[in-house]
Amino acid sequence: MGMFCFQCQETSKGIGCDVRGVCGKTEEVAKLQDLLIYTTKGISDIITKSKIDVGKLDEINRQAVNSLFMTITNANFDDSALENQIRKMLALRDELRNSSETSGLHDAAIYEVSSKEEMLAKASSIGVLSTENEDIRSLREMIIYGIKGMAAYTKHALNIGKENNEIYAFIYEALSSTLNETLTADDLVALTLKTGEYGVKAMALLDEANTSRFGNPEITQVNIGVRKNPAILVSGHDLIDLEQLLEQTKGTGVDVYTHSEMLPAHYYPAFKKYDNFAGNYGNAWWKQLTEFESFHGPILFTTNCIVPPKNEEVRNRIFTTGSSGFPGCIHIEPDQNGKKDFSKIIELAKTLPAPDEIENGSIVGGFAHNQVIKLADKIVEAVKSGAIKKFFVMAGCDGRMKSREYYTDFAEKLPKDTVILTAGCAKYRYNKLNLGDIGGIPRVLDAGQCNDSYSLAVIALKLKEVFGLNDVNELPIAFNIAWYEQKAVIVLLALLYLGVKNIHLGPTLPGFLSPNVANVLIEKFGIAGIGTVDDDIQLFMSK
Ligand code: FSO
Ligand code: SF4
Repeated sequence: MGMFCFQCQETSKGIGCDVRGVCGKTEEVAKLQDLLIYTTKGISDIITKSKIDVGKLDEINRQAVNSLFMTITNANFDDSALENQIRKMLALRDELRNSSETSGLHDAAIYEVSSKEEMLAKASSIGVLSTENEDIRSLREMIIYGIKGMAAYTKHALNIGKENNEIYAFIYEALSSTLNETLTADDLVALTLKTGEYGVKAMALLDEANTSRFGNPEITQVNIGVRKNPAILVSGHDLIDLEQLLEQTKGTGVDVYTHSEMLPAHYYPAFKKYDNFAGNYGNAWWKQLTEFESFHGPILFTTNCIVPPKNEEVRNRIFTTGSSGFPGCIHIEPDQNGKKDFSKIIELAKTLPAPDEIENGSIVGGFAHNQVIKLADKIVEAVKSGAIKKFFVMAGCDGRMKSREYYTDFAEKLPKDTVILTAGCAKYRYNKLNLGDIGGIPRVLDAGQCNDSYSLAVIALKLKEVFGLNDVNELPIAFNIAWYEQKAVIVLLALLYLGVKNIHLGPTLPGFLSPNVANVLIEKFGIAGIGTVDDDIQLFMSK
């Protein structure tokens, strides 16, 4: 059997990538990722069946979330890194199994391979399609994708030193449940909702980690032009990596710019003290092929989204760290204290020209929950006076597909008495449109990265309280969300858990939803796809 992957929005024909990923993932990498997930499920099987206290599993917890993160779309394309990670997980698994002596374990907890060839052969029999019933497959995969997103956020929090053992325990419980042949579709629907519940916990943990370490995001104008110094571009989502890079570039004459999802770092007070933190360069992840060429300096990926570089000159300037990886690019590992040495990147930057200017001016952001709640009186007043008729949550991801032009048109055509609440890289479809403001409140309020969608939920719950409503769905808030990869899946499941109904999801519904599972989401939660911009605006405004 070849590869099969349908975990992201760009999956081939909306059904599945079966020869090579649209993302650029090879069959070999896809299979190694499948086996890494399978091995992580095996560890989960041992932990769950042996009732092991996850508080005693530091290294396993760390490596489990790392393994899950490595398989998220566009995070890691490096076959040798994946092979090494499988070996590491197998060693941890065997040690755990031998010390617990539990019987009745699943094959995932006991299978053996020694060579890469054996890994690839094993992977052929354990992938997504090995679950024959399409509804069970759909539900199992939706849970796994939610868990991958949860693991990504848990890993970022862990990098800041914040953990919650309940989240690890749930990750193991959920992964081992996807091996359990006795669970029915109803059981798995219930587990899907529970995944959303833990998604909220993971995002709350990360929010706490980020704000306790870097302060609460505040309204900030971010420069989108360039300076004349040589520079490093940081992409991905990890703020600790960014902090270490800023510390190490201080006083070197090398500037640091953010790309894509790293933009919201500018909103945190802790990063404002760095004079060389110069601004944001470019747009969402998928524009990196051209934007990296004109940037000229080295690029550091702390997480996804990596687009395989076409040009060798650019590839030689790309570095990866954390769960990300690309073959042929230097990967920076931390030392025992978590410190990463970025001197190679800084030295390379000094030999390269400054970035070409592709835009100028600034954009505004920093509307995370603490900042928005400070503005609550003004917002409530604007709603009561009728100056603001409706809020549109348009959080999520951007992507390559032409159909995503919908989101730019939608933002442009929205009535002027509406406000967009955004988070994630989806914002790049409309954050430079100059949509104006309503009595000083910008019409696009950016809360931050995709994980800061949590902030939008906190804001909605606060508004519900301020307006004295019983149900969050009574608020004048509509949800028109764009998704791409598995972090968006956990954000969606978290919103469903919080009781948000009638979410519109686009530009296409997930390929991993079987018709029956899609129907459950439609009937239970009012989930819908998108239509034309005009029809959708009419529909949303009439509710
Ligand atoms: Fe975007 Fe990529 Fe942040 Fe994702 S850069 S698409 S949902 O990784 O995580 O929003
Ligand atoms: Fe295809 Fe998306 Fe999987 Fe890549 S991650 S192989 S594009 S479904």
